[in-house]
Amino acid sequence: MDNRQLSEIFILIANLSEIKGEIVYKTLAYRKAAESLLSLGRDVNEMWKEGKLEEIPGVGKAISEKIDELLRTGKLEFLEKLEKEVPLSLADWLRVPGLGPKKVALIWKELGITTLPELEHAAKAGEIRRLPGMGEKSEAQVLAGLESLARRSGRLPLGQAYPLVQGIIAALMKAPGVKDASPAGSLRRMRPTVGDLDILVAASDSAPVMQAFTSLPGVLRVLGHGETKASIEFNDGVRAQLWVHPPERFGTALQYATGSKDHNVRLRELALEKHLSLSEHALLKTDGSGEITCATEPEVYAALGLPWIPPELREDRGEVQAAKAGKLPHLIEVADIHADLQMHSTWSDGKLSILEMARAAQRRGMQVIAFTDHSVSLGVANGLSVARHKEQQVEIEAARRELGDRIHILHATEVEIKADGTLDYPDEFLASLDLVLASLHTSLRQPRAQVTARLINAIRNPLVDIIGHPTGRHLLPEQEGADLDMEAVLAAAAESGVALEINAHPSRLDLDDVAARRAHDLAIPIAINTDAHSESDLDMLPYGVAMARRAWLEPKDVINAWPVDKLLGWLKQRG
Ligand code: DGT
Ligand code: CA
Ligand code: ZN
Repeated sequence: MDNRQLSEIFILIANLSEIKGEIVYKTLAYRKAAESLLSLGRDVNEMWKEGKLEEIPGVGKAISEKIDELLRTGKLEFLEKLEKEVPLSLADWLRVPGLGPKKVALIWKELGITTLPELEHAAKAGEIRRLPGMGEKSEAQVLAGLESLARRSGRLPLGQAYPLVQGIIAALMKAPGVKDASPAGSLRRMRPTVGDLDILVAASDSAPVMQAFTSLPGVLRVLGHGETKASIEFNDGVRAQLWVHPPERFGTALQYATGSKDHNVRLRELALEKHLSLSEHALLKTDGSGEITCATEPEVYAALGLPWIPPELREDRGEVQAAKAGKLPHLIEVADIHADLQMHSTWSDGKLSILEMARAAQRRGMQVIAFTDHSVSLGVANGLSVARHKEQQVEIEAARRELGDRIHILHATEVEIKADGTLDYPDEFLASLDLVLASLHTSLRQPRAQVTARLINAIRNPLVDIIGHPTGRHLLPEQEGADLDMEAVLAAAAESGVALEINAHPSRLDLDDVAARRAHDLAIPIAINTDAHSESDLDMLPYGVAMARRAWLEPKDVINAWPVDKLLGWLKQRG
């Protein structure tokens, strides 16, 4: 049993206990333990063997005994008893937005139903409005919540989807007659999560590639199969859609299948102004005088009098107007980045030493890197005391001597913004570091006003240079970020001059594209960092750059793309 499985068990206990009627503060302890197990930089099994379970924040005697029982026997008597009192499937009901434990208990006890489909049926049959304390409004709320749950779940993080699509494309390219293949849909636009995998193939004969597609390993069932389209579902529930078009029409097809739908609507409007009707097959002249076929995408945009618009911008957020006016941004590219200002070493929870990590970053073209090992209160991630920082400084200086001036190694920290909003080190110490990155990891569920004030407190500290992964969200495993008043956060950042991070790790992608674009509008400097804990994490940079591109950012907006002297000067001037 690993950290994540244990964490899920404690969340389940908390949920079932709340439905049972346990007071909330009693169940908070389980939630707190679940949260620290997830953010624990170490394997809980090791700490268990060392007899150090109670060193995990939020884990006292009672919870450590439960962990012990689970790791020893794989079972938990307490949970088995609880499941007899409260049906397990009720825990799912709590995922319905707007449905709390009290209402869940009421509906369950009054109507005797326990599953989500039964809940939906009861709401549609008008049975919920008749319950004491409920009404038409509550019933409508349950239905709306169920709908939003259905919409939300089932999206796949980009970091999982992207390699899957690369694998599928490699397989399809081997099918007879395939000339070209490309990702399409939201994946090509690099949305942080995707609903399904869209793939476009250029081939004159669609049959062999359709055959290859529907017989990919792991296919559970074929959902649809037509002349030019097929869709499948894999064993794990992931869905993929294939579009096949002849090579001479690949441009219009790729443009269509990439979307977004709203972007395509704009283009079709523009086409009509030019007496053209744009479809996935061609641009048809509306006077009936023929069609324009496009083998490539730039030809499609050119036919509409536009420069090619990068897929990351195609969300109908003003890109068509900007293209028309010749005002598309010169989007940042991976090659523009030569600094990585958040990474971890063995001094906290990273896998490589300072020197190994620096060499790995150097091999990837980095000229400036910052070691931002965790601060002391994140004990579970082996956070550094001031005394251990002094020792780390010695190792950093040795690495600097070893690697010479081809790479600047900054002695930095990822300092905890504690639950009360204070930072985890005294200012005198922070002032001695080359760079200070401050982040939220714990108590993310504080009320909006409190968690916002807490972040703003860090933003206003002139010694803080960068705010790391500002909302604290996780896409993998899914965990919502803090309930921040983002406008207030951005206003404070604009005033203080601090940089906000786009964390490139595909489990975070935080800030997201929408917040990052708003930050850009307010002239807030943006940092794109990998937050690498291992060598392979350094390769996640393109995901962060993709978010920046979705936010319309140019190299001048991103401190990691600034000339080295400018970046070092900026850090120095901030203190
Ligand atoms: P997703 O899968 O929810 O992450 O989002 P998309 O953008 O991949 O959407 P999806 O998979 O439903 O459709 C793939 C592409 O097909 C979409 O980006 C544009 C095109 N498309 C789908 N439905 C329509 C439609 O009704 N009208 C137009 N113009 N295009 C559509
Ligand atoms: Ca899609
Ligand atoms: Zn962090």
